[in-house]
Amino acid sequence: MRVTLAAVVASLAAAASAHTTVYGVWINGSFKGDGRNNYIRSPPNNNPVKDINSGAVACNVNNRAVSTTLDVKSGDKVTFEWYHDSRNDDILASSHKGPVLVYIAPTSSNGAGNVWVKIFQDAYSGTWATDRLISARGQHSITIPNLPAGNYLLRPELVTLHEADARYDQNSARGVQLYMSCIQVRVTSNGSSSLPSGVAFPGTYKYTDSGIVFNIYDKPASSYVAPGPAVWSGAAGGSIGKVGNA
Ligand SMILES: [Cu+2]
Repeated sequence: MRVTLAAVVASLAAAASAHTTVYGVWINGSFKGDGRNNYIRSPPNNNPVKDINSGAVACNVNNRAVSTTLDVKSGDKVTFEWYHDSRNDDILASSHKGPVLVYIAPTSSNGAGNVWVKIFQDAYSGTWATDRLISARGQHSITIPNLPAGNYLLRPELVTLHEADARYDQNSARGVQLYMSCIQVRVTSNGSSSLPSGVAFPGTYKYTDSGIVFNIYDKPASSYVAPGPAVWSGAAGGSIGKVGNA
């Protein structure tokens, strides 16, 4: 097939805007309503964070308290639902390959300092986590660990690698694309596994990290290792899968 320059330019333009963000949360299979700027510290649009040294890596570009906090208990299943331009659409361009991660931190930190603890990670297991997220209508879940009562920020994140063969600090037109949102929850049960100290955003992800600079067109996906720390031993699991109809 002969590919015209116009077609290439059009496909690049489409890829550039084919981003994603979180629409809302389900708790134990019950949808909690449109969470944007309500219980999600939503960014103004679905653009990725590309500068891994920017403060926006913690809770995206609009990190401020929002009016609602969702009550959860240890053992509850919390499901995050992503979308592209409108709810239950194509979720994310299929070019956007990479891991699905979830971190948690005390809300009192506002996301600053060595506070982020990884509680879920799924990168590649025969297929990319993001491909399975698209099939699951943008839905993936974690179980709330046995944490002390209090307020926490949940931070689901997609690390997409379609331009991650380059470093953003060397070529700002390319580089890894990070998509994250911080969601306000209040743990009402009083568990005994206190959250350990965590890692810092920014700071944890580096351009020397093969989870951040990785050529998916060249290297076997099975060799990819997601960035950031190991999943906390006190985490209670999670999965990528649809829990309900949007
Ligand atoms: Cu995109």
